[in-house]
Amino acid sequence: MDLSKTLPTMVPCRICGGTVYECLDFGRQPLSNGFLKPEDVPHERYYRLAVGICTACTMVQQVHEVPRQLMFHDGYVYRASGSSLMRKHFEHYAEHLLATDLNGEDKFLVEIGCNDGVMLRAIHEAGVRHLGVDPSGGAARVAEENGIRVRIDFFERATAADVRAKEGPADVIFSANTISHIPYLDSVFGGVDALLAPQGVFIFEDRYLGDIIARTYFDQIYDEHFYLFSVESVRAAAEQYGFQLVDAEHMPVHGGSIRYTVARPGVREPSASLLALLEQEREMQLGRHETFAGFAGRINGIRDDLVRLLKDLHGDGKRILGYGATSKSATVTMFCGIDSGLVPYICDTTPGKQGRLAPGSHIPVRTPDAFRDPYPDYALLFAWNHADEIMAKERTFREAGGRWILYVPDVHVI
Ligand code: JHZ
Ligand code: SAH
Ligand code: ZN
Repeated sequence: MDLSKTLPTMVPCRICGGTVYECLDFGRQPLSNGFLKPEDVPHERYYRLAVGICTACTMVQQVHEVPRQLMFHDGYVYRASGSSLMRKHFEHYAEHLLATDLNGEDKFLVEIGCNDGVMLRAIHEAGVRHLGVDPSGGAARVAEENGIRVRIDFFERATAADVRAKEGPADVIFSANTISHIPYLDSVFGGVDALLAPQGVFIFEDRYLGDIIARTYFDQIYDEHFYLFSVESVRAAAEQYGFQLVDAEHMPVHGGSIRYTVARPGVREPSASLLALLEQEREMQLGRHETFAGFAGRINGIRDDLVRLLKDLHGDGKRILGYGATSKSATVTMFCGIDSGLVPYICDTTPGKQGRLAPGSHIPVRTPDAFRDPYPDYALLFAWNHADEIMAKERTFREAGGRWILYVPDVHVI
């Protein structure tokens, strides 16, 4: 399979109706959070994972849409609170909001995609009125058990209008790692329009295309990430839907993310950081189709290097385990053809993944205890965005002579 195409597929842009030219094709992929029981394997669903770029508004987007109810449902396994780094990240930001936009009488915050309440917990504990909206019932019920208010639903125009009618306007609508997952952004912004107070702000953070390309984080491309946002494409989308992008802040989480602040036109002045990021993107030529040709070449190089390394180690009789059954790992294992012959199992702390088979590769997922039983010679770190936390936790693996294999920004062993 070759990632660069000479005759790209064209589809209309989900945001502006312009022409989206396909630029990366990862071929057949499973649902990235579709962890399987052995009896489910014959019924596993696959789709073609391909992304393109709009020549008019520069939004990078998937060429095919996976129906939302197949991805986000009662049995959705991802739990946002599984990382202490992310718990601290959201706690810190909740404190910031409580001191700024949520400081005052009867403030109201709505979170789109609250999952298990990793961010709303601090808001709830501060006694501030809030509502999480998330269709994944299993995760949302964890939040509810902690006293957080949740509506188990997809956020869209109708949901937002109903929340507005029942609870009044929101001062802040917040979202993390969710807006990029929603193809129907017209309906999301329509909902924000219905629900947001006149002076309110819509704040969302998501993985940054600039970092994905600069550091070849190709595994951030999978079914759930329908859009790969850049500051320019978010600026254009906000404008298209009658809003204004007023701030963009670059952050290190998940390999590089941006927190966007959107308001009604004229409510806030555009920040210096926003203008600087827009300028930087122009220099990087992020919006150009040609930029993706170089990206595709580097992805193919990583695949070749990783497969060679794993096969050589395996040939030398070394034992290799996976660490972190991430969504990202579905793209890596499928694209590189890594199966349980090379990596007999993956260790992961998420209860809903343990005892199941990873989607596509069908590599079994086991508990972190199985990592020490006995230690492997090498560990392939799929959860590279949690490297510091995991390597600190597994210090004795390294001390016992074990080595970590990383594949981004290039294949290396540490
Ligand atoms: P992690 C998911 O992506 C899906 P994933 C989604 N599309 C998204 O955008 C982000 O989350 C927010 C495990 N782990 O965070 C837990 C350990 O085993 O990289 C997780 O299964 N030990 C919504 O799945 C996985 O690794 C540990 O010490 O790529 C990490 O998943 C730690 C810290 C994690 O997200
Ligand atoms: N905010 C957390 C969780 C991200 S996981 C974090 O940053 O770690 C993404 C969440 O978005 C999932 O729980 C999923 O159920 C939810 N989601 C997907 N589509 C949604 C929609 N249309 N409205 C609200 N939530 C949605
Ligand atoms: Zn467009």
